[in-house]
Amino acid sequence: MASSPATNTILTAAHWGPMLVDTDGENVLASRGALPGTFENSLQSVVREQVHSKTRVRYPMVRKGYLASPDAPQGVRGQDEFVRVSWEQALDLIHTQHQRIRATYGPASVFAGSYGWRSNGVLHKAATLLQRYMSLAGGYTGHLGDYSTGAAQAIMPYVVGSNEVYQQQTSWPLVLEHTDVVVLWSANPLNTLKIAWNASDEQGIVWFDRLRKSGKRLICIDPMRSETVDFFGDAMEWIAPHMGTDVALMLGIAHTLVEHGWHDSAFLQHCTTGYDEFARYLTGERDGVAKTAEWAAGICGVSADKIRELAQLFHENTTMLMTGWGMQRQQFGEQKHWMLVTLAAMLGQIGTPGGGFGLSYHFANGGNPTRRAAVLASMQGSVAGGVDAVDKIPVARIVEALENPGAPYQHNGMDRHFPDIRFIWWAGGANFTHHQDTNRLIRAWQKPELIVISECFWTAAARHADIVLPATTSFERNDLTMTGDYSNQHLVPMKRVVAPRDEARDDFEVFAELSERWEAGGRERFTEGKNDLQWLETFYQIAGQRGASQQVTLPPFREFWQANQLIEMPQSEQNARFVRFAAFRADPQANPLKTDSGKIEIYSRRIAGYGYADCPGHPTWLAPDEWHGNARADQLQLLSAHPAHRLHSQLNFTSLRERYAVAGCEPLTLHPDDARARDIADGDLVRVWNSRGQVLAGAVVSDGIRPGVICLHEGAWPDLDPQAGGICKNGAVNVLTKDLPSSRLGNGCAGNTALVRLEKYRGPSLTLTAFDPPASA
Ligand SMILES: Nc1nc2c(c(=O)[nH]1)N[C@H]1C(S)=C(S)[C@@H](COP(=O)(O)OP(=O)(O)OC[C@H]3O[C@@H](n4cnc5c(=O)[nH]c(N)nc54)[C@H](O)[C@@H]3O)O[C@H]1N2
Ligand SMILES: Nc1nc2c(c(=O)[nH]1)N[C@H]1C(S)=C(S)[C@@H](COP(=O)(O)OP(=O)(O)OC[C@H]3O[C@@H](n4cnc5c(=O)[nH]c(N)nc54)[C@H](O)[C@@H]3O)O[C@H]1N2
Ligand SMILES: [Mo]
Repeated sequence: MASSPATNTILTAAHWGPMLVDTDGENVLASRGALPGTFENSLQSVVREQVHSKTRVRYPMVRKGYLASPDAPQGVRGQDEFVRVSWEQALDLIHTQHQRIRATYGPASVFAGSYGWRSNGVLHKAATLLQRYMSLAGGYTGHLGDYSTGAAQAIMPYVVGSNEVYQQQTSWPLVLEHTDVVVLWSANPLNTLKIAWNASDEQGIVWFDRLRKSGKRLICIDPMRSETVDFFGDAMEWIAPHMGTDVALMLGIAHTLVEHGWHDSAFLQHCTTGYDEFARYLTGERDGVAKTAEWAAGICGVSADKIRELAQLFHENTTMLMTGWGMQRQQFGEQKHWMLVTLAAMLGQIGTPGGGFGLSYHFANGGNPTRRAAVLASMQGSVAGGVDAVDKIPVARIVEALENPGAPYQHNGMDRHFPDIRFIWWAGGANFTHHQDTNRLIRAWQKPELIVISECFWTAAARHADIVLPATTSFERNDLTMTGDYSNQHLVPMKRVVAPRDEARDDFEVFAELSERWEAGGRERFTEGKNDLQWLETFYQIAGQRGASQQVTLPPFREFWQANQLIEMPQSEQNARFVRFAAFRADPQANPLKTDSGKIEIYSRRIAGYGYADCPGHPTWLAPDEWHGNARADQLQLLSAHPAHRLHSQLNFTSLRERYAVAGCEPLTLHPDDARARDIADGDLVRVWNSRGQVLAGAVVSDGIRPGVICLHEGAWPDLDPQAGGICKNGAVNVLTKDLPSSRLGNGCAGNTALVRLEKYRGPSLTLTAFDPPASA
């Protein structure tokens, strides 16, 4: 009898941090976090299910009507059967069609913008590898911006000369030392700090825990009582404005400052420009409407007394406005962070230890001090002598581009035209969950001639493709990662835990193969003659060189790779005292910001010059198309916050779903008043709908949400049932959201601007099929 194989424990890492994964050599047995002293992170517990899921794509598959006549495909994407083919057949087919389409319509007709969170790792970067291949083939259409901060990252460079959303924050030790009042404005760090773009260093919640015990005044401004408010308990005050009204709330606070002469005239004078222009709007001198606390209360639903109290509190104390991004993922999202910086400037604390604003304390553990570090290099998205993107579209305007090839549009001061996209390849993103207005997407998605999806799982995007290629998960290949997008706290090996399942291949291998088909010697050009371990050694050696300048020495690669241990980088006393904008504040002449004036721009001549009605020259309250102010009596405002037990759509198919699913669906939080008015009880199956679509969800009746607002977290897999009026049986929020730009400046997504109706579901019972692969797969 064979003895049971020995268990091996491999150190690896995901977006959700370093993990220890047990394997018997063939199967994943269990997984858990690898860093001591951190908070439990549910996402780390399901590696086994990720690798062995029945939802994995097992073989290359082609849509039947496509395979029958690839030059003039038959059938409908998303409705057709899939046919299993060999890798050879699949790659030949892609290669032939790619050649035809590129030769006929040019490089801009190939969309390789492929946005998404893929898996972490410096080598196996799905979209980057796709772009590398497309650069070898002669260029492609790429994308601008992202779904996360489309509005904020566009406006901030005009205002403070940097994007702020992806930059290191004033350090946590200084916040704990100097800050009196911490405001979490549209931020839910307890959820959002579970992950990072690299691997999480997992220190963010540890810092927030210290804050919890600090006795400081803590406030959360959010229409929903988030997990973070519960984490802080009685130590935190929860203030719930109507959705989308924060600019009015901030204006009311700003006006109160002016009423009392509490605004910091010296700071405004030295460090900002355009305040006077803005002040004429604030006081009503220009439009006859003074933006008083009472005016603001009428819009945002927070009482005038509370608004005045906040003004006094912020003025009298060192206040850090820790600001998240949910409120800028809206129509006119640019105004939110512009007005926030304006408010912070009026308070005059920007650049002090512990005062001002920070746009990334809730993301990737911003504020956890940067280490002295040997930072890994990573794979680049173009080959030597290749052609990069020949055009780029704002990432969230993809459906408009498909609908209107050649049509003019405006973006960030530029007049442009949409390309004529004929071939889409998505690798490492789940655009059927991430994009707004799913039904509109499905219609536009029928237009291209070829859609290829590289995926580990049968996502809705894969089901709506012509060709689906099975990708390895990060646990089936070798890679490396840093932790902490800002801290660089650890360098972690990501050794293959188990062999690839079924016919899954690394994206790297797939694009290397296609490169060879594209031109003789293409493989060599794509891989630069290196296999995976050789690339990792290169990235590691560059880290060693970078580390040397910081007195950090790495062991030889072989030794490191053998050891199965992470390397923790040394602390830097200097970085632990980092204050954002300190040099600028100390001497704005000598250390100007990268704005037109070198100062903080409260009024921007350049933005005013664009003449965009949806993004005027200074922060302005603009009423959205769909909000509580124009809602009918039975309409509710829809919030699509980020989920606790997923990264977007990732892991929706795992047993973590049992922790949150209600009535077999995505949970929907609603206020008892709104439930009573509709005869809905906690646990009921409900139907949510508007003119764009309908979904089923499970009711969670709670006073932890503002009346008139309901929350369905983003990321549930669409599971549209054509036999039942197209209703989504899983509760995918983007079936309901509006696909409109934040403004012509950022063209960000506006997933948090939508009205819906709600009722108890009384239709026939429907079976969830989101996680079942197509019958033939
Ligand atoms: N309504 C609404 N919509 C939103 C948001 C919102 O707040 N509200 N948030 C938006 C935001 S901020 C974002 S960032 C987007 C997120 O949107 P995405 O980043 O697209 O979401 P993910 O679910 O992370 O998708 C990653 C996909 O990559 C696949 N994958 C993982 N590893 C690999 C790999 O190695 N190779 C390949 N080929 N595939 C791989 C995974 O299986 C998964 O399907 O959603 C946006 N959509
Ligand atoms: N566990 C987990 N962590 C994640 C992610 C995930 O999917 N799961 N996604 C990651 C990604 S890609 C990103 S971009 C970040 C997203 O980080 P954020 O964009 O900050 O996250 P959200 O949950 O969309 O929004 C934060 C809070 O804003 C609130 N909010 C929404 N609209 C308004 C409003 O009009 N006014 C006010 N005051 N508050 C409002 C929401 O209720 C929510 O509690 O998170 C990252 N972290
Ligand atoms: Mo994001």
